[in-house]
Amino acid sequence: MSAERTLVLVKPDGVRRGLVGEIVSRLEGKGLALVALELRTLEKSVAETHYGEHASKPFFGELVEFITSGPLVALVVEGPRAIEGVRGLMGVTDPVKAVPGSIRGDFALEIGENLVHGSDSPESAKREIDLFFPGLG
Ligand code: DAT
Ligand code: MG
Repeated sequence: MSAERTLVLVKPDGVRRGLVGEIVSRLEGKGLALVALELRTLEKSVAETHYGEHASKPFFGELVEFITSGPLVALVVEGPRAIEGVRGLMGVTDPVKAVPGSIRGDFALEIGENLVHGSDSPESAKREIDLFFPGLG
């Protein structure tokens, strides 16, 4: 299967807690190639666009506040079935339910501070990569 790209974010909690190296190491260990990597603090408008699908949810305001609360690390990684592969490394959204061995399962407890983002479909991956790194999606 041809290589696929996906957007990964080490969210501000991951940067604050010093887990960037650990998380990038897991991506590299899995065999994913780094295509782009940048430390960046998001503008509110970029955060709202990135999480646009959740605009009507009750947690949207908190989510945007959290994701703009400090620098995050945005990455594009590439590999066969990269989207599904990253989602597996991350674990499910609620870190208490995420299996041990996954990033969220090993390092997080709260749904609002779950350390990582990974695109959930080829369409989202293209949209999200082009938002962060225009032309790479
Ligand atoms: P994921 O990040 O696993 O793709 P999602 O797209 O459903 O999950 O939600 C995006 C983020 O929003 C998620 O990482 C954390 C936050 N979130 C989701 N559901 C939530 C909830 N019920 N309460 C608070 N925050 C929530
Ligand atoms: Mg999502």
